[in-house]
Amino acid sequence: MSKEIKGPNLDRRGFMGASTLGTGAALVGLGAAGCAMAQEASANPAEGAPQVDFPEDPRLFGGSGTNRTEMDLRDCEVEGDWPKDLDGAFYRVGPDPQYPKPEEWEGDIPFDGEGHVSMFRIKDGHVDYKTRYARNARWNAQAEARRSLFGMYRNPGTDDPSVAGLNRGTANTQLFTHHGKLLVFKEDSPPVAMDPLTLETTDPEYTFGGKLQSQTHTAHPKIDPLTGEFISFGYEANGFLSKDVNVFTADKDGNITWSVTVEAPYAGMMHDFCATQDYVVLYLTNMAADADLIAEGGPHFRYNSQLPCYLGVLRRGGDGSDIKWFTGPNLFCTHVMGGWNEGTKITVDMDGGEGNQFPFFPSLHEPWDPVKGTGYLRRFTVDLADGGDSYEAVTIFPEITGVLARQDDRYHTLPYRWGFLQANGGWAIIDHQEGSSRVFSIDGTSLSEMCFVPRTPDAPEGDGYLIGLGSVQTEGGRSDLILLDLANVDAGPRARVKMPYRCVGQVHGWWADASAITAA
Ligand code: V55
Ligand code: FE
Repeated sequence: MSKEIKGPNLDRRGFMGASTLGTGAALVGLGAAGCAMAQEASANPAEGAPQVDFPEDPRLFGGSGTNRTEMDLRDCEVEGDWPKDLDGAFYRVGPDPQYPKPEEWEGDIPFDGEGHVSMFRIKDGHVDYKTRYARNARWNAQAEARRSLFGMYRNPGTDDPSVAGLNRGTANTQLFTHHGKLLVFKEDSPPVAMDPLTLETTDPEYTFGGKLQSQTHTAHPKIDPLTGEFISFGYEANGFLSKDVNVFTADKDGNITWSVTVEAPYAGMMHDFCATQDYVVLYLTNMAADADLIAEGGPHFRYNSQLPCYLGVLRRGGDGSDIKWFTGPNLFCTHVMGGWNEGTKITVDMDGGEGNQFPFFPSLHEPWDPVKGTGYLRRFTVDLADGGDSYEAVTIFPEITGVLARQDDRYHTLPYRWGFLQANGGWAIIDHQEGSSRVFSIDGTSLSEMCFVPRTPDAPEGDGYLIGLGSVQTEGGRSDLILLDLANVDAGPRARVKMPYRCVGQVHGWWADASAITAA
């Protein structure tokens, strides 16, 4: 049925509802068989579902860039010199709205789209592409109902009554391989586990064998490169709007080995964190969970410039009672580049702005300010031996503005030299040792966040490649997968994959060596 059928006194949904009822009524006249069919029809969860029609206004939910097509492309078209010994997978995930929202929630924010996972499997210079949605409770319920059932971002009061109590997670933010699983994250819910090669959802709510002590799980867990441990946390851990933060580690096999719950000064967005060899460092931002906004049908968080941001430090392996919260220059930081501790002195590098970096969350006290939202790399330091309760934070590499900081992940928890930042459509390469920076960019192509790929699993820090997607502006946003050899940045991309279309979007990506994905 097309839009033209719409009658003058019926909106599209009303029309569909009426026609479905009509079909049911007609079946009643068919005797016993007809009755059974009629019952089936009325038990159909998709009954009355509107036809899919995304808003054209790009400011509305799902209004632009929606893809929704799960894809398989064996042997993508490659160019250049793909290293023959590169064997692994580049994974990405981002929100890809499964259904348009009902009119009431059309103003929902982009962070609320369902998680669509994509994978470039790279081996012997060949590249295969595959994408699948994370088929969790939310995706399945909506697929069955053929419509959106979840209202606003992290606001269960806006949901269809039929999904009350269901896990609202979208699995749309980051993904990670550990103990043979591809874990896909949204920070309001437990991970979704997928098969790392087929992208089949194997566990829609992965709780580490029932041992996860938190109702939520960050999108940015870390791996201790010395032990292979998984280090992680969840905020709003003991229920919606709770101040509880659960911090835990799991061993190489996914067994939880340490789990403590601490209390934050208030409930606010804690998007990323840092692990050092001896400490866990949390960062509470003044993107505050806001009960009033939630009651009004808003999107969970409201930026409150008058609340202090806190750096929270606790000892790894302790009972959590040593947690100490520090204040300092109020910076809205979202991603950690790297960090380490030397005795009691802790250093953490994060990108962030002086103000709100997410304009689609309302601000309580002032209009959104793009200048204050601009991201710089900030170095936070605190010495637990000082006995003070404040951190220092200074801007480093002020010549670089950017977001989505990364590093050579084999150096997380440790002093590190190389860092990377998505800098205005290019990739900033930062050398902390030399104090120098440069930006790699491709004319006419806008680069997404990148991942560092070690040249070989035991190559020295920073010896390897950057991998990430480029959107070719002159070709309607068609996607290129770009491989940059860090040993020869001046030569431009060492290799690329020319995708025949615009790939599904991303928030973050993850590189997994073959050894991490074939064990599954
Ligand atoms: C972020 C992204 C999210 C989210 C909270 O990049 C923070 C930050 C894609 O969803 O829910
Ligand atoms: Fe993130």
